Amino acid sequence: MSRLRLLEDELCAQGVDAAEVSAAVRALPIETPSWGFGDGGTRFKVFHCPGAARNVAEKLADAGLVHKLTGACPSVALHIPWDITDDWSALAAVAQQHGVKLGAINPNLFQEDEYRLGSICHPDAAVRAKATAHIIECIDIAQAVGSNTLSIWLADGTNYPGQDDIRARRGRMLECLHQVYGKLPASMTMLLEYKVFEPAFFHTDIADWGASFSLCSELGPQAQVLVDTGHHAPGTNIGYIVAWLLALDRLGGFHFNCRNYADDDLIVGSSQPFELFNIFHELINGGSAGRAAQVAYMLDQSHNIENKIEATILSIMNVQTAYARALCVNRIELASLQTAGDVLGAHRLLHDAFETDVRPLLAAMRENAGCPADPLQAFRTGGYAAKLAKERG
Ligand code: PSV
Ligand code: MN
Repeated sequence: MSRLRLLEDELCAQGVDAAEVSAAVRALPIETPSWGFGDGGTRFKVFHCPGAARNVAEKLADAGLVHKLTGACPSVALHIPWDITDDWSALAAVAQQHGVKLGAINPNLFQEDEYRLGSICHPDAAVRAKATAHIIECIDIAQAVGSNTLSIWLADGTNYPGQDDIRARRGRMLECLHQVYGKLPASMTMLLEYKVFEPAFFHTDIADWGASFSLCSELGPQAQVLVDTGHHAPGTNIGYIVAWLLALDRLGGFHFNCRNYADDDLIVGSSQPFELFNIFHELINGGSAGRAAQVAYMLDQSHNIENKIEATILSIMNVQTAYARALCVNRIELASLQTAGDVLGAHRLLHDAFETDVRPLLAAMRENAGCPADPLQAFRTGGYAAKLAKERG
């Protein structure tokens, strides 16, 4: 009997429908970040990757290739001004040529000299006005390229106690965010990302999900919290945060990466696969599957020593694996074990799902979607890396 058939039978015996698992994974779109395809890395050294994209058009070509091989990445996030162009409809057309759409628009509020003390929290009203105008410009860009997502991350914070008034900074930030919120078209979501530290190291102005949640609640329903897996203190239970934000109807987006860098440089699911599984368990648990499906799932990774396209493909495969395994949980059975107070019975049921080898199921799912069973292998054997290195130098 084939490995796939054995797995289907095993899942059936556990009360799980393999076809439903495949269909749900196939329907999960995961956005890729434009900044993941160009050279980028740590502050110690940026290693050049032969064939890495040199401009936004090449980034879109690479994103298109990832989508072609995985069937899972129909959109690409842009960072402004890293991806600036003077013709947004032409850029949207380039994306379309490569089989992808333009996704979340990310304003850059951290690279200009004026932002030394922050952007929309800055003590100087003129700097806050500049930052606010840039975010509003990003709303216009989103509309010009047909995207419904504005994704905001602030590098704002202080390095030393007493450097600035934390409460006053919150007030300034809220005032600017109200101006931005007022410009959102009805169809657009504003995602508000938090980060516990870096580049500010005493406090960051949106340090955790509670801070982001409070701002979103004051702004209105179009403001939603974005969870970036790398932005937490070690040991933080991200599944718990997901459960709460879904219960509060405020989980708008996810940035996937591995937290070992405490930011965005490593492959999601590479070191904490159980954490990723548990995040998906809570996403599925959080009411209807439909609600979890409204969350914008994105990679936020910028690799330094590995091939960027390979790293992106492997990340997508890791996300799909975690989601498929979480879908293997028999939730009715789990609920009855939980109600009966069977501590280890419930725990084992969850862990058994985590240990399910879903690879044959995912391979068949990809083939049915017209993609290679193993997209990473297909990239390696397809000679793509050598071709890009030759073309791009
Ligand atoms: C900041 O660390 C972040 O996670 C934000 O999402 C940025 O937009 C992205 O990384 C790229 O700097
Ligand atoms: Mn992020």
